[in-house]
Amino acid sequence: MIILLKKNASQVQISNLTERLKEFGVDTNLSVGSAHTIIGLVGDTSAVDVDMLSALDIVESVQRVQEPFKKANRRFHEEDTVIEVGDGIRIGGGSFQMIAGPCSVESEKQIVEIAIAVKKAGATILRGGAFKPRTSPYAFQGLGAEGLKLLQLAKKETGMPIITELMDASHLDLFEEADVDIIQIGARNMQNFELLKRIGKTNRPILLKRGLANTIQELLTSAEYIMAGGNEKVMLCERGIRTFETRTRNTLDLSAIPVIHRLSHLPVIVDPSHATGEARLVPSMALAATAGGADGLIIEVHNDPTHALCDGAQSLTPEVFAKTAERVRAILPYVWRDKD
Ligand SMILES: [Mn+2]
Repeated sequence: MIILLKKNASQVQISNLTERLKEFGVDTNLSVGSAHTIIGLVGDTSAVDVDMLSALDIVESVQRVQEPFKKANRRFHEEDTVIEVGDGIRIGGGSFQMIAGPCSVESEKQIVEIAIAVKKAGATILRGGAFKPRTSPYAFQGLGAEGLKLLQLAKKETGMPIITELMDASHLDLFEEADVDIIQIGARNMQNFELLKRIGKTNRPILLKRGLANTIQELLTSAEYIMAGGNEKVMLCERGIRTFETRTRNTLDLSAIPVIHRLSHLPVIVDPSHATGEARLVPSMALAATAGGADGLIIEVHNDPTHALCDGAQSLTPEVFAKTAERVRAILPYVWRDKD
């Protein structure tokens, strides 16, 4: 971090500031020039408050040269993080996993049938919403605790680990009871910092979805919240961001994959279903994300999309999912997954 001081800064003010900066645990380097005086900060500057420094009388400007996250940063952790779930299913570090299932768990028959179908097609992890964050309070809100039980049942039937969304920390006991393998934090809760801190205290893997109006850096600092609490099993999910385009539900930011891989060691999962909002667009975007170096995909699949209680328009039938999965597997050996 570089702090440019105003011309009239006195010796006393400069040494006071230097002392204060040392409290953040960083080393300082003062360079006095004829035109400018600069303080360079060396070390981990994640805890340094840029806004506070910028507001000081003697400070002209502050420039970060290092990202404000540490545990999620590849600079401090060169190797890819690999997260293991279920019976040796590895996420990250060159492995590729397909997560599939319905938007919402609707009934025992529905979730078990879909689980069997997606497993047959090559999916290794089952998704299904029990507690649903819906834009309208009148839309189907999910089966809640009952949905978790049905997911558990589908897991027992198929052996697939399960992932489902946590919206409220008070549901964590239910998630423990249902032995949820991966806790999903949805786009709308990406910056629910109290929730992030709470799941930082669990030891279950987390899939953190990017908020619809959040930058990559904000996604990574949200991951940092979870990791700072002690839970380093975090995977990041690109699920489309809101742009001026209205033809698709969101705009899938494919370039986020290599950018995150460069900045962070955490696995990147892409959700082409919520990104596009339209089943016809999902297979091509699934392939594009695979080609772009994603560590896995999360795809909505329903055995009767027209009658789905949630997100039917973007859900693939098991048949189309099977074809998509086959093509994904076909291109995987050729994917260039350079982390630079
Ligand atoms: Mn959905």
